Amino acid sequence: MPAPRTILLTGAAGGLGTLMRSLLPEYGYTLRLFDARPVEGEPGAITADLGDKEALGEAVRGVDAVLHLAGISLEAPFEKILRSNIEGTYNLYEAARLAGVPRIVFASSNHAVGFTPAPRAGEPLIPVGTPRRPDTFYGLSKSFGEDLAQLYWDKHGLETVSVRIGSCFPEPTSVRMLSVWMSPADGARLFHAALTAEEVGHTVVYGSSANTRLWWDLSTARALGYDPQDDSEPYAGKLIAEQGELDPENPAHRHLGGHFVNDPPIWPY
Ligand code: NAI
Ligand code: 15L
Repeated sequence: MPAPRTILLTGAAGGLGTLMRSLLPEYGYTLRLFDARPVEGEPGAITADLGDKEALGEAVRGVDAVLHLAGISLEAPFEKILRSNIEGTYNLYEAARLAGVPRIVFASSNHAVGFTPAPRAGEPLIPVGTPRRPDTFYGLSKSFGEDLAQLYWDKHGLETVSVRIGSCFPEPTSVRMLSVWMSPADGARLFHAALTAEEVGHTVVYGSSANTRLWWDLSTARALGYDPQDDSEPYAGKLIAEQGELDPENPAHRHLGGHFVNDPPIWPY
């Protein structure tokens, strides 16, 4: 596949979309922006819902790839998740297939495997092939997205890299995040690798920095050419002093998905 240049960025108004709008142009991409909410300072952005098939058809026309970040990013009633994350992602894949877009990078989540016990010291890292164990309807929708991506590769030859993102924020803010944090700069490195690697078929990767306390196996991400440069460890002293070490008796501490397993944050809209 020739190196993609024009990328449709869905979810451009969100936290990760905003970070990627500032970081990805350095890699030479031209971004076409899409979100249900207006994108501040970007009058050319497409303001439309993933339920709007006509708008999606326009949005994907002529792009080299899609970075699909749009969707409900926390827990919500099933009906809302169904509309935005399940039907919305299906609508995007159909639009991409009809327009001949060759590749999608899909923002999956660690919550597709959130009920997986976190490895203790000395135990092996969690592989991408671990059985999916969603911790919420939200995680279930990411599990669906990964299966949809596999179907569109097997049936239609549309490639996807599904990135099970850990926590991509400017800094880690909890002891759990020391294990799952992805710095924004590493996020841009990983998305760039996923957009440009040769012949990915449908590849599933975990998305995090090279954290000292890493819980999962980054080898499929590294095989795409991803070379993470950051590590959460410099934040460990302060966070552990404030919050204490993880307690293996606490369900929110002993699963990959953290507090999503028992007290998930709720989508506010
Ligand atoms: P966010 O909630 O800040 O942004 C999501 C964006 O999607 C919002 O701007 C929202 O308006 C848009 N959106 C939601 N439903 C839509 C619809 N039906 N049609 C069009 N636009 C819609 O979330 P964030 O943190 O930026 O995450 C981006 C993506 O990455 C999400 O898919 C999320 O599930 C995934 N992810 C993010 C992680 C993180 O650490 N930030 C971790 C794991 C996954
Ligand atoms: C996610 O999937 C969420 O979208 C994000 O807001 C964080 O909560 C992240 O997971 C996490 O697990 O920290």
